[in-house]
Amino acid sequence: MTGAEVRICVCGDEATGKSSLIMSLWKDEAIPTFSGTVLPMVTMSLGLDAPISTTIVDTSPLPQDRNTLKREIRKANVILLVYSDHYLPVVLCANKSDLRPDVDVAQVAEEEMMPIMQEFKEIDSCIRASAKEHRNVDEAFYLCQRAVTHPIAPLYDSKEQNLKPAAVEALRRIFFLCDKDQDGILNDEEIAKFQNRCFGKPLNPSELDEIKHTLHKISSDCVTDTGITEKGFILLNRIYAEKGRHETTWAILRTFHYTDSLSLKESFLHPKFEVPPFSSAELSPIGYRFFVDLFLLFDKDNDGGLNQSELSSLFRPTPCLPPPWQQQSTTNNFPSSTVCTENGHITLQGWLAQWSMTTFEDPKTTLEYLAYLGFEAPSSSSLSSSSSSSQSATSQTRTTSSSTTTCALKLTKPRKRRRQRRRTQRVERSVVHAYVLGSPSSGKSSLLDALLSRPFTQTYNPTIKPLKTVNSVELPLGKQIYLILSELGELEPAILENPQKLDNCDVIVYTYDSSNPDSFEYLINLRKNHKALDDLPCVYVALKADLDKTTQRSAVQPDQYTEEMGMPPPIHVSVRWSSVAELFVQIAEAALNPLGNFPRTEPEPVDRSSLYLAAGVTACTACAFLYIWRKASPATFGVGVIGWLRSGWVGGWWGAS
Ligand SMILES: Nc1nc2c(ncn2[C@@H]2O[C@H](COP(=O)(O)OP(=O)(O)OP(=O)(O)O)[C@@H](O)[C@H]2O)c(=O)[nH]1
Ligand SMILES: [Mg+2]
Repeated sequence: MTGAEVRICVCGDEATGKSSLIMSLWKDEAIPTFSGTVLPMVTMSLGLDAPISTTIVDTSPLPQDRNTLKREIRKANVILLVYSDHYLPVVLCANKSDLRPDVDVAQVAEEEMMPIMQEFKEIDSCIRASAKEHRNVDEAFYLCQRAVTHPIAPLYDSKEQNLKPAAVEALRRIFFLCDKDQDGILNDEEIAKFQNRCFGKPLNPSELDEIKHTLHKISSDCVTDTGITEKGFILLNRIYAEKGRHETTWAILRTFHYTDSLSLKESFLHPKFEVPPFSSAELSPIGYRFFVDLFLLFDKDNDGGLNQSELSSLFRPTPCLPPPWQQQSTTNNFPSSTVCTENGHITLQGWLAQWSMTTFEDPKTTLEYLAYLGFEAPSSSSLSSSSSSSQSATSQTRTTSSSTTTCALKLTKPRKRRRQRRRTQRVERSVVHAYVLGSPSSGKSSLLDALLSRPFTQTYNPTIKPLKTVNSVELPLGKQIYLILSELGELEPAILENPQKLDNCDVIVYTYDSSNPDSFEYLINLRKNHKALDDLPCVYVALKADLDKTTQRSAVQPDQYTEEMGMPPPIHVSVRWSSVAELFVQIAEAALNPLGNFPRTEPEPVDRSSLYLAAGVTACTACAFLYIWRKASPATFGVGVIGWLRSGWVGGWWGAS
């Protein structure tokens, strides 16, 4: 057809870019976005050697334009059929196979179909069918359905003839989670469990032997005497994909909560779990058991601590360490936040304490990591018996799915609002949080270290970034609870002004350095400046009791100050004494039994009948006390008298004599 005119009809679905192509040709430039309607017909000279007059006709695929389209197609010499090049699976069906009855099907597959599939990634599968003989008809339509429900493209690269990297990564993670004894091999028992979990039925021994045999034939390091290696597991899935049996791989991936784009399902990583106001989240017995088992499994050298390589292997199925644990995070200085061995390796006690803290502060992170780490909810029958004692989150669990991680957590009963707490009898929690407040260098960080039984150090490093430590504390009746101590550093003023942050705190520990005369004043000012502190139970602690006690230069001495508030006097301790452990029990008890640990701010009604008697007794006691004190500590007497004179109460007594 020389010298003639060529008429091109540009057809295609809506928004496939027909008009943009014509526009780009016409203007000879790139058309980033074009959202016009149908272009008018254009005629131009096209061609490299001998330009030919060419007419280009744009069309519309809309039903109302169907007649115009038909007319244009009839007039055209050629159709440019346009589609957008995003992935749409294609099933290639060779119909009328009855016309070549003697053909070798395997040969057709090998010589005709496979090369096409390798060349065009859109081709999901090929099939020979015959409508006349009703052969492979159902199968052809089943393949179409499967191309949507179990697409090959995310799993297998037909050009490379290999599994895609994301699929390999997901399968490696699944292998790791199924390798329950962490020996790098899936033994027969592990395979049986895996098979049951993914396909709901056992694998018979001869099938398993056949699989092993097939793998072994391909490569000797796919199978060992005890089972299948990771390489074997991946290879098996590659074979499935090559043979068009990739539903098997999808069944595995979906059992382990992967989406079609091979990420973990959002609902699995972040299940619905709300902590109501004034409640807190804790690990349930099932949750603790999971973390105990995990620790024991990964403490390969059995030295009671997880070293760096054991930790990284434990966290392999996760993207990284939980974000709040990371060094740059201001919330949590892992692993120095909890109990470690001399070498700085986290112990089992520390591991459980750390997770208790994370769950308390950020239950969503715990849920996310339970999912990553392969937590499996026990069947619903065992679940109801083990969690019936606690106010558990399992009620949420049962209504959704038994595979959710929320049964590893429980919610505590809401405790009273802050202002009502002073009437609270008992708080039912096994994780409590204390803020440690006090003047610079009063010994707060050393106290946080003492909670972890760390050896005392003289070095002073002022705290700027907030610090936290957590450990278990045994209460007198044998109950174990986790105590979180927080030193607020430079964030102290902001946190004390934030009602929400104060609600997260169960008890305030007011500390001062009993050897430093300027230390107590800080606490008096703190309470004056942050009135909301008085809504929280508290404990007063005089630190550094191993050093000489000195009179405080504050207007009121600590004992008197606490007495006026109707509170127990400060507890004198030194982190250099082993008895400091008792302080942690007292802090925990104050959090759990707040009654009697609130500062009395409003005046109590006065009973005048006993007032005179009381005043007389006080004067005598003070007199006797001064005498004893003078005899016992002559070296500090001078400072003492000045301190006493400054206080109104002693001044009154002095004048009266
Ligand atoms: N003798 C003695 N010294 C202590 C004791 N506790 C802490 N110290 C020392 O007191 C100094 C300050 O201790 P830190 O624990 O850092 O004080 P801090 O309250 O955390 O200080 P900031 O973070 O700056 O507010 C350090 O040199 C400690 O070694 C104790 O019980 N006895
Ligand atoms: Mg400090």
